[in-house]
Amino acid sequence: ATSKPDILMIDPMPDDITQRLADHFTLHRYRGMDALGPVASSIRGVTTGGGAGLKPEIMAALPHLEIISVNGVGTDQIDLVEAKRRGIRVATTQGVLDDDVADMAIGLMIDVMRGISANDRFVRAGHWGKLPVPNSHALTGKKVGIVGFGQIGSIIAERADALRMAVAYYARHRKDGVSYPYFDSIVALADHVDVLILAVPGTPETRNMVNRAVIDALGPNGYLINIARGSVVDEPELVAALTEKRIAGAGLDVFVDEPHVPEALLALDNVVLQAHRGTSTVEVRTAMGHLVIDNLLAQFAGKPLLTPVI
Ligand code: 8YV
Repeated sequence: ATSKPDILMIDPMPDDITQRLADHFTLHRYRGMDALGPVASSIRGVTTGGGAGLKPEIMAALPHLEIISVNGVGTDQIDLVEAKRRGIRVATTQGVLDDDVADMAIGLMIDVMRGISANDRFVRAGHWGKLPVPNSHALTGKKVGIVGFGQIGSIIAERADALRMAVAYYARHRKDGVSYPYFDSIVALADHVDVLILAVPGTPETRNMVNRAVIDALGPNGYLINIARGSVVDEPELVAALTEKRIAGAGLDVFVDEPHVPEALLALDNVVLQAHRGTSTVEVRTAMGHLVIDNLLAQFAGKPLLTPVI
C-alpha cells in the first residue's frame, strides 16, 4: 500500500475540507517551529491562507516540500523567487472567490456611505428618539474609481455600474475591451472620484500606493474601500486623514499588521471594519478548500496543477 503524502496545514480550513484533506493525506497542523521539527522532513505539501502565507523559516525547514497550495489568491506572503529556485510549485484558488470579494467591497461602500453599521450602534445604544442622527450619503450618481482592474476589480465595476454609479479605473495599462474611463495615475483617479476601491495585489510595486497625495486628492468628501491588502495603503496617513476628517470615511477589510487594527480607528463612526472576511462565505470557502485539495492531488498524481502560479 502506498502511504499518504504528508501535508502541513498552516491556516485552518472548514471542518468538511479538513476531513477531506485527512482522507487523502497525513495531515499535520502547524503548531510552531519546535513541534514541526520531528516531522519537517516528511512534509511534501503545505496548505495556507493568502494572508498567512508561508514564513521563510518554515519553507527553509521543509527539505522535501513540493507544493504550496494557497487557500486564497494572494501570494504576497510567500517567497515565490525562493519557491521557484527550489522547484516548489505554488497554486492558488483563483477563479472561485472573485464574486464574494467584490460583494464585500460593495457592502463596505454601501455601509460606510449610508452609515449602516454606525446606525446599528446608535439603535443598540438606545439613542433612537433621544439623540439626533446625521443623514448619510447617496451612492446613485457618484463616481467610483477602481484601482486594479483584474478579476475582482472588473466584477466590482459591474456591481457599481448596476448601482448607477459612474465607474472609472486605474491599472498599469488600459484594458482591451473595457469602456470605463481609464486613468494612468492613481492621484488623478482619486481626484476625479467620490469613492476609491482598492483591488490590486500586495506587491512591492503597490506598497503604500495610497499615500498622502492620493488621500488628499480623494478629499474630505471621498471614501476609501480596501479589500486588497493593508500594505497598499500608508496606514498611519489614512488614520490621520480619517481622524482629521480630511477624507469622509473608509471601509476596511484588510490591515498592515493583521489582526492588529489601529486603535484610533475603533472610535470612528465613519469607518467600517472587517476582520479580513472577503472570501469568508460558506460557499466560497468550500469551493476554495476543494480547489486547494485538488491541486495537491494533481501534484501527487503527477498531473498538471489546476490553478498554478508557478
Ligand atoms: C485569505 C485572501 O486567503 O485570497 C486571498 O488572498 O486574502 C483570503 O482569501 C483567507 O484568509 C483564507 O485563508
